[in-house]
Amino acid sequence: MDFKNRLKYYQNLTEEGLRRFLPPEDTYPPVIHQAMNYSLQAGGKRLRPVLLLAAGEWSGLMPEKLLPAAVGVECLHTYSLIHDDLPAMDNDDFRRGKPTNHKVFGEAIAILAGDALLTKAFELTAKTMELGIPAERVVRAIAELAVASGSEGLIAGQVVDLTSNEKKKDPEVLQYIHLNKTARLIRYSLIAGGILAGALEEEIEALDNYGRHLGLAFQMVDDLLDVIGDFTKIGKPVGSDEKNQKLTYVSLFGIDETRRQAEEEIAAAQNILKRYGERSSFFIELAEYILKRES
Ligand code: GRG
Repeated sequence: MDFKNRLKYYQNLTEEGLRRFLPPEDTYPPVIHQAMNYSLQAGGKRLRPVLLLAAGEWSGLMPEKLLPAAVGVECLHTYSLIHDDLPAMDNDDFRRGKPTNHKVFGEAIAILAGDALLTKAFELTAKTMELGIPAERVVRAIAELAVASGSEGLIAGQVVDLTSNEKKKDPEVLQYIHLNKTARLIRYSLIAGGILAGALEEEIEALDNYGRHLGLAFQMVDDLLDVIGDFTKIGKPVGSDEKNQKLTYVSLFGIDETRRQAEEEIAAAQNILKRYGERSSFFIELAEYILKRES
């Protein structure tokens, strides 16, 4: 299968998993399941589940066996987006061109939908045991998910982001924020695929390092896309609100240097997995795809 078809295959599998593993919208009480589903179906790229499924296959396991864990990481990612958009945090009205969860369902339900998606992520990761994944691997993946999403991971990145001062223009703070807000869940997705599939420790470490570089490049490209004019993403022209006072790669280094650093991170990511030969071809092409992505 070529790269584009394989990407589509993992994405379609994720869509199928979302339909299978999330409660139908009419499940009592319907409003919470509608709110969860609203954000899950708002047009995400499914990058994290794709990485988890691909890392599992890279480690020798058929993707279907890891589907609940892949859907789980998409649930966790979606929770972080819903909570990030709340008035108490980034106060965003639009995400992916659609009204944010709290704009449609109100703040209380949006908070609860995020909470429910966060806990669903752990339930679904545990569910891989029903598909024959050994308990010790599942427990290790669950522990990795807890650390990656906790106060020394995703939440740490969010706290430093919320409390940092753009005027200080500190590259170390910027790096810290994105290693935790963005790269952390990308790294988790890759190592979870490896852990659950029984990869060697050295392979899990390689997946982790690949994810670190890929995650940073992903964020740099995200910052570039924001200034180059992905208007639909925030619903209004870039530069028209206070959010753009935030510290970003572009505000710190400018467009050309950010682009150069993103290319460097992508090359570093590719080098880590290249030594495993042909079996890494999907990850090599995925890195290139992330560099060239337009949304
Ligand atoms: C725990 C509330 C809370 C937040 C944690 C992850 C996070 C911090 C906040 C989410 C907002 C954000 C901009 C995170 C940076 C990572 C990032 C670029 C997210 C967007 O990911 P994509 O482009 O989203 O994969 P789609 O829409 O494709 O799923």
